[in-house]
Amino acid sequence: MLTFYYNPLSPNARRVWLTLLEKGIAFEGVLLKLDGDQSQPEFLALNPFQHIPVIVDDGFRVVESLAILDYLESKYPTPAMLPTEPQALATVRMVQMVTANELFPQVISLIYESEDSSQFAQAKQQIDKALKFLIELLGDRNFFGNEQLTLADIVAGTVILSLPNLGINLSDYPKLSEWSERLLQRPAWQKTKMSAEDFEAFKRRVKILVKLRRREISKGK
Ligand SMILES: N[C@@H](CCC(=O)N[C@@H](CS)C(=O)NCC(=O)O)C(=O)O
Repeated sequence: MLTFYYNPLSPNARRVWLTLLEKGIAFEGVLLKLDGDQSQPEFLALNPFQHIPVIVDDGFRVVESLAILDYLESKYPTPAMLPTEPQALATVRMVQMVTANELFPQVISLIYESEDSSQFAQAKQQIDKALKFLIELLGDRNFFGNEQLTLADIVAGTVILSLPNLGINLSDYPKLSEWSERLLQRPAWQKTKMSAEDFEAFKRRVKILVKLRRREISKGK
């Protein structure tokens, strides 16, 4: 049985959670509260970087959410969630990387920085730029790179569906709004949907973790 170390509020863990559900893979969940339990020796032995998600499958440990998604796709290929046609595959990878490297860090800034700061305004602009780029990549397809759900939808969806909780209205981006409705119709997405209270709890946890990491960096840890 596959073991999945996660927290339901963690966007990186949610990528894996949704993929497990979409593929119908049986798993045992181990919940981390991220209140210090991620730096306990037992967990550090699994991931020295003290991050969820982690999976252990048939005794094989995988860290890093995108590596986990590739592992799951390869080991559990049905339903296929990664197109093979070169342009479609590149589109999926672009969506994953742009979400992880451009969009998500700006979402964290929006949560962490105060609303009247220049960093906050800058984060909003960068989010707008990323969303417009993603709309271009979606084109006229139902999902990123395909007419069926792909790993790109999983990665982008976990971030984009949370934007209305941060005051970013998806109706300003009609194509993404229609796409997000398609995602929300799916049982796996309904099952894992975050409530407004869940999102507030996530914001509180982000603020604590960002403060902690910045303190560690300034101490040169
Ligand atoms: N690049 C990693 C990032 C994982 C990550 O940052 N996880 C966060 C939760 S979303 C975490 O475990 N934070 C705990 C900490 O920083 O102590 C991945 O994609 O899996």
